Amino acid sequence: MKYILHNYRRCPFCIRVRILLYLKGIEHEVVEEPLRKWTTWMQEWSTRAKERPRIPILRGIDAEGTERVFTESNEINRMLNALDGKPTYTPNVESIEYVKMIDWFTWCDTIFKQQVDLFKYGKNLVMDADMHSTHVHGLRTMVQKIEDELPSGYLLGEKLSLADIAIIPFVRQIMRTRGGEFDFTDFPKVAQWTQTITETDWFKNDVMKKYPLAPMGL
Ligand SMILES: N[C@@H](CCC(=O)N[C@@H](CS)C(=O)NCC(=O)O)C(=O)O
Repeated sequence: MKYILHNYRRCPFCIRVRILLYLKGIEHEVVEEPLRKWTTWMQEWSTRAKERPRIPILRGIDAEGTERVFTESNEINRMLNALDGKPTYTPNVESIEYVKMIDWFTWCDTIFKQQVDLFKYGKNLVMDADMHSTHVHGLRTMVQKIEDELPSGYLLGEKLSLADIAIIPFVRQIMRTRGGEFDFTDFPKVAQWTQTITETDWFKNDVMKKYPLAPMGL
């Protein structure tokens, strides 16, 4: 199977997928999308699928040339994780940890991400200076929740899972936003847990590798 990832380097959803592609050692090509202008492939896919173009998108093309298109970063990661080859980054489907993993996915994408956006951009993407301390407070409550859930190193226990891979890119975003003003002193486990991934050579050199922007006609 040949894999092509439609990507945007700084997008946390794309970072999720690139982490797993790296950890599973899955060869792939990267198409660095001109965000919101989109390559021709993205525009045509969006028309065909009647879906708004959003990255990441992973295309899997088999030996006969049949293409399958995967969307939604956590869904892409579950699919990639289920491919042959160890290690695995999901708990047993019938375990309570699996349910917890899905809960983390939902929490991250519906609650945590919104708060990160408020902290980063303000309400409705307009910087509202008078509300900023409220946004910081809200975000601190959420980072505290993560801190409390990290007694054994990772969110589901002692092993790295797709839950960690889903959330760490957003904590990285907090760390890099507004000159690093968010104070992690009270959240040492969250900081260390994030850096177990983001401070590695493989993350910096492989996951965060820079690709030239794809030509629009691709
Ligand atoms: N739930 C999606 C979210 C993907 C998403 O929102 N991607 C952003 C980039 S960070 C995007 O493509 N935005 C373009 C747009 O919304 O027009 C996932 O997990 O893959």
